[in-house]
Amino acid sequence: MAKPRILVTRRWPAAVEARLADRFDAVLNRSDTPLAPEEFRAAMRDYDAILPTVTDKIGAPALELERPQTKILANYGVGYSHIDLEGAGRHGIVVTNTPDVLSECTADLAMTLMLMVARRAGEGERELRAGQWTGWRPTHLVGTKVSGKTLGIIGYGRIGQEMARRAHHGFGMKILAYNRSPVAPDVLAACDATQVASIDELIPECDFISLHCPGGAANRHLIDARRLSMMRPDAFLINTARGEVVDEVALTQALAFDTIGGAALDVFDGEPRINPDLMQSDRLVMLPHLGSATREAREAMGFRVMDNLTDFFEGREPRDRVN
Ligand code: 8YV
Repeated sequence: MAKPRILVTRRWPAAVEARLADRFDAVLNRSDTPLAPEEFRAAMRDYDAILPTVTDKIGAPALELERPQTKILANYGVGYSHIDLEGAGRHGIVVTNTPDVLSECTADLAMTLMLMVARRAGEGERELRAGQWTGWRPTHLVGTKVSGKTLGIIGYGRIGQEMARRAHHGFGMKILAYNRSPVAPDVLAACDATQVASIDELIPECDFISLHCPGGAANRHLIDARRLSMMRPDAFLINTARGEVVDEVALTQALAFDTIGGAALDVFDGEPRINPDLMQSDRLVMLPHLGSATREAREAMGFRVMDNLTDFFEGREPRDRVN
């Protein structure tokens, strides 16, 4: 049987690309430039599988074609709000993602952001590199203690639970969890966490709030001006989920008027474009979507995509099917 023809839309770790090229009739993207919408649509006519990432917007226009050749979109990444699942489903296209293998690294990055913003690490590094550090003094760049504080986690899935584990067992933090569905008692007990009934109930109780829910239309501006105004004036917001979950205009206002302690973002609405008003705030830490950016996680994500493809083309249900 001929090898399935697959298109990888971005550069992937070399070890994974080599295995893909061996097992499939694979076209790789050596130049790493994102596909234009027309190129994506053309690819849907040619390839049995497309392996997209978060930088491929696969909305209704990308799926407007008759009888595509593509049978599976095997996404590289756990989040898939960039893919129109319904549209793909109408063509009978299977969509898969890569959960589990990036949970620890993404939680590590959320911890990084929490510590950076609380301890003013970004400000400190900027000052030092600008040659403006005048030396130690008792009142210099005084931040906020993290250990022992209350952390609210919105979205108590795999990544949220890893975040709780680090914060509770490493930093003695008290964990409050909001999740759409009930969390199993043993899962809560592992971090002595309390599940609260609503986001509105969670926010005023927290010193830190970390977002670990999916993006997409349902969660767009879940954190809006009203909810930002419910935060304690010294509380911090951390977002490693998706940019659209936070109303960035409301966030710039909250930062400008000091109604919250600060924020730390790894993801942005319309990234890589950054709302210029965000640049104005010194109490904001920003990273360029690095959540899963470790050699280990990125290779494991690639191999997880391969597992899904292998299952699919050998007639089994792929383990990470999401539609
Ligand atoms: C990926 C992510 O780097 O997995 C996700 O959902 O946000 C990141 O881990 C990115 O989405 C690649 O598609």
